[in-house]
Amino acid sequence: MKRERYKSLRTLPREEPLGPGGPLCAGCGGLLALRLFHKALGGNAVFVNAAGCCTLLATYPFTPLRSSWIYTAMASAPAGAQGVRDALDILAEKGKLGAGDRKVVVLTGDGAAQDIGLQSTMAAIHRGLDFYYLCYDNEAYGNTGFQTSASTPYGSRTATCPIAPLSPRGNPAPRRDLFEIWRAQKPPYVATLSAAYPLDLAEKVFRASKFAGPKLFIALAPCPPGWDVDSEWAVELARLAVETGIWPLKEAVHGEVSHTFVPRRFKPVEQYLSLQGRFRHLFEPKRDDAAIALIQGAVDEYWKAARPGGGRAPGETP
Ligand SMILES: Cc1ncc(C[n+]2csc(CCOP(=O)(O)OP(=O)(O)O)c2C)c(N)n1
Ligand code: SF4
Repeated sequence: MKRERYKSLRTLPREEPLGPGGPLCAGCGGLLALRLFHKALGGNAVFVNAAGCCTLLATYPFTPLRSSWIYTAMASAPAGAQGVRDALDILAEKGKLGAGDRKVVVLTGDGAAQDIGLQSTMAAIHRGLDFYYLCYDNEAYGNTGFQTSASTPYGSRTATCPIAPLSPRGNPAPRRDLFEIWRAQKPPYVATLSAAYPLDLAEKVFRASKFAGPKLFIALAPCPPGWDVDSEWAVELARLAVETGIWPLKEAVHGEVSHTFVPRRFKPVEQYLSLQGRFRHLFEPKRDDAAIALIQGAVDEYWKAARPGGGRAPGETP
């Protein structure tokens, strides 16, 4: 991706849209993604948040967030966003709102995005609602104790897939592909993000801002308690997910996919997996070579299929 606006870290906005003192866990990858996303988006946004960890950012009357916030039931954030969009548009028509931006952002975890809120999301895309949708993807239902979601990767230990004789490899199913689910409806903009690549992240928000209509961002969100890692590992894991090819950085403009960063040489997936307690059973007490090969095989298949076309730029600096 040729960057138009964000070429170095100095070009990122200095304003901090999130004040200190929030009650989320130290090292929360979702919070970092939200902070960077909001920096790039600018002020005057209304966040419509489905129940999840980020709900803790608005424990009335306190919030560390500088923008507006409305909390909805888990299934209905996109429906809430429609109401906010309509209200803002009516106020603007009546001349009661200034000329400033009036951005509406749905903020959800993967449980709401992939499972409980998928129907209302599909309906909003179908209506062509003009909104941003930020899914911080910690690959489980984090807020209620890290249960399996449709976004949980194969082999992850979760609260509902503990390591037990009947589930020796944790979650037995591959994760569902939210990027492709959205892309099938050809909204103007769909992208994946990693907080370890802030320039790539910010440039995508800038590119998306040129389009009216539904705009999706899925940010991999390392979750220290759920992933069973120390807080300081969150950014490193967000980076390793990209470097191993497990988390491709890409975008789709009107359905056409391009990869925005492709590592020159992919690291083996076990460098990413072995650092996390949720995958520890694949390495201890006995190494599960078959499971690791399966995960590596799926990544290799993905990149083999992605190679022809797709605007690849091997080794491009993110
Ligand atoms: C319909 C419904 N089912 C269950 C819940 C209970 N609940 C509240 S937050 C939450 C977890 C949400 O997971 P996710 O969307 O992935 O966000 P995260 O907690 O990871 O931030 C659940 C299951 C709910 N609020 N509504
Ligand atoms: S449980 Fe995970 S997603 Fe939730 S606040 Fe803590 S680190 Fe963030």
